[in-house]
Order: sequence, then C-alpha cells, then structure tokens
Amino acid sequence: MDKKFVEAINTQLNFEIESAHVYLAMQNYFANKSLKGFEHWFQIQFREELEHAQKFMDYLNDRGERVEIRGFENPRNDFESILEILEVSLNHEKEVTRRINNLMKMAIDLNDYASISFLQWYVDEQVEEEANFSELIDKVEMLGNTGIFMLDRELGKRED
Ligand code: OFO
Repeated sequence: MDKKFVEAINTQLNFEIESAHVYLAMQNYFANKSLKGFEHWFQIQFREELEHAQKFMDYLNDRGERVEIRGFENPRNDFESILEILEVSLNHEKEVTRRINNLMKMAIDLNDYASISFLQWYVDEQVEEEANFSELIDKVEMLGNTGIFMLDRELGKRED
C-alpha cells in the first residue's frame, strides 16, 4: 500500500481510540449524575469506537502493513449540560466524517479499490453516527419544551 495512505489510516485508527476516550469520559460524567440511561448509551458508543479502531487495525494487518499505536490529549471530563455534551459529540462526529472523507479521497486518487470498498463501510457508518446525535439533540430540546408545557398546564389548574 502507499506509505502516506498507511500513515493516514494509522492516524485515523488512533483517532478512533481517542474518540472512545472522549465518550468514556462522557459516560462517567453521566454515571456521576446518576443518569443511568445516558451512561449506558455512552458506554455503547465507547465500545463502538473501539470496534471502529479494531476494523482499521485488522485491515492494515490483513494487507501486511504495520499498525502504530500512539498517545493523545486528555479528553474533556466536565460539561455545562446534557445539551452541551450532545453538541460536542455531534461536532466530534462531523470531524470524524471529514477525516473519513479525506481517506476515501486518497483511496480514489490512488486507485486503491480494496481500500475504497473497505472505507465505504465508514462512510455509511458516519451517516448513522451524526444522525444518532442529531436525533438526541432534538429529543433533549423537545423534552425541555414539554417540561415547560406540562408545568404550564399544571399551573393553569390552580384554583386558589
Ligand atoms: Fe468512529 O465514529 Fe464516532 O467517532
């Protein structure tokens, strides 16, 4: 395989492990707030990122290339609100999508058909990754409105 392309895949697989840590920190933020459902959801997200990294590792190994594991910055551990976490996550996924698209562009320019086929899975996966967070943002925003609506109805029943 092209050496620069192998280097770019190594960068991406390490970014997937970094992504896992980003979500692991969020999982534990929710655990600390006793929000069990969110904690569970982010634990699944954490595991998924490790699977994304593993797929890249398997691919490089299958093609006889060398995987290089690297370090990264500490993830963020504190947040202002649920909505902020979800917005940070959506922006993170948009960055992943941008990087995956760059890898696809490299594979196309190199006429590396095996890599084009392999990367298509990630292109499709990123549509889902972004949609998951967009939907969660919509739901949390709606929950806020519903909460106000319910309180408004309750206050409207006051008789004395
Ligand atoms: Fe691996 O897609 Fe999210 O980060």
